[in-house]
Amino acid sequence: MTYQNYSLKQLQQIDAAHHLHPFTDHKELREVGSRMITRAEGPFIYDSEGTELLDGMAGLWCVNVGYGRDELAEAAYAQMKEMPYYNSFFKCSTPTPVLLSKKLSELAPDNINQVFYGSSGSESNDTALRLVRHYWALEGKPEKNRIISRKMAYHGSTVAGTSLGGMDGMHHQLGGAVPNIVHVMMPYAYELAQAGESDHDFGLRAAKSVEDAILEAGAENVAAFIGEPIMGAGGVKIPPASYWPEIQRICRKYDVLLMLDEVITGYGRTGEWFAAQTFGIEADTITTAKALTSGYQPLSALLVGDRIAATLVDKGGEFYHGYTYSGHPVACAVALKNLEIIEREGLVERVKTDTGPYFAQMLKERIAGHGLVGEVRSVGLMGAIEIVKDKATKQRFSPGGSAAVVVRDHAIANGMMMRATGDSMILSPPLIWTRATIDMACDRILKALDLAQADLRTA
Ligand code: PXG
Repeated sequence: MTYQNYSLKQLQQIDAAHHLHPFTDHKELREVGSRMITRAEGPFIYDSEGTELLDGMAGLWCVNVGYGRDELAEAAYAQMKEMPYYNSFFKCSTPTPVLLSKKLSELAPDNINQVFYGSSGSESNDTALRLVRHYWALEGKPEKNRIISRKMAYHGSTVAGTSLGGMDGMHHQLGGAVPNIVHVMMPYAYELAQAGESDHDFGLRAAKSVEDAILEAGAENVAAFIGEPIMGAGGVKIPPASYWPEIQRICRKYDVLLMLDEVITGYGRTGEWFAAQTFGIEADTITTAKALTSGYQPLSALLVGDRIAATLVDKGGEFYHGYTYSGHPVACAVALKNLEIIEREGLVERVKTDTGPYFAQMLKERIAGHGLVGEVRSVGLMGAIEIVKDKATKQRFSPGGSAAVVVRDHAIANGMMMRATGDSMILSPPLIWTRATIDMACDRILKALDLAQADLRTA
């Protein structure tokens, strides 16, 4: 490719002159220059200088089958040659979204049999929001349109995604959110449980905040509750086991729809195809994206439950919503092949019975005892390491998040690509990781923790 004619310095200069990055302080970035990732194979990524990094984030929570899959490139190539694009509007369809919809209906929980496509998680959450409000309007209850979400939730970066999400910084830059969305507490016991409160009781209390929000608005005014089964971008916040069953009970009691955002947890991450199955919950919509194609193509799929689908089809008339790229034939061809690979290699089962439990065990046995670590937590191949100044009192370094960045920088310098969110170090690796890869990751993370501890002691 022609970029090879450019030096790293030249690429960084052009990047700085013309490229605005997502979620980036541009002045800060342009002082140091971007790291150029130019190649990837299996569980590793490589930068322009040839540095090898073990990718602890699967790209950005998405490359579940790992890098360098010829089959996915070939599926895209074959579809592009045959027919690169046609729309799904105006009574037309193309074969790959048709077949993908059937496949997703088979994999999804039993009550879900219909799919609406977009190109990103944000787009599909926009679809989900419009669909649930449209549902209640079609049922003759247009006033039942409040959505309950949670603080620290991440549901994407469009206006609807930001409004649904509970990130204060994002809301401050929004200049007007989508109306009638409220945010209740997140279910994170380590930080929010009261002294002496068990995880079980905390989970029930966190769920009760949803019931309180329903009662405050009046159930006749509440359309839906939306949540990530495990909060991802908010720091891999895993709820106590009591939380989701109680949320389900509350939603049923007040006839409030349940929207799950599985953009991160979908397609094997938790050891089941969907975290809805891991937690035993039945949702009315499930937003998915990312690992649907293992990130090889941009594609999102909103899985729509029978209850909403029946009303939409029977009473809906035309739903004035959709995207040029809804059901993109190339993206759907890649998704089909990606799901085939996940099935053929038994990756979901492997996470459930082998690598997931081993990952949890290694985090506990090797990482949790470190002086900088307050707690470790994981479900399947999704985990976090909480950085604290004092293990006993859970006191944090100040300012918040500053210590995790030190750990992250040492991790990257030692061949381990991982992310820091606040005081949480996050891991969400490709599902192809083996026990040996997990051992390698733990070695590198421990080294980073030791180096960071030395820095932080002298700081
Ligand atoms: N829902 C969830 C749960 C997500 O994690 C989206 C929706 C939006 O998807 P798109 O495809 O529109 O980006 C996401 C995306 C991070 C990070 O820093 C996480 C995401 C995106 C960017 C950064 O962890 N998740």
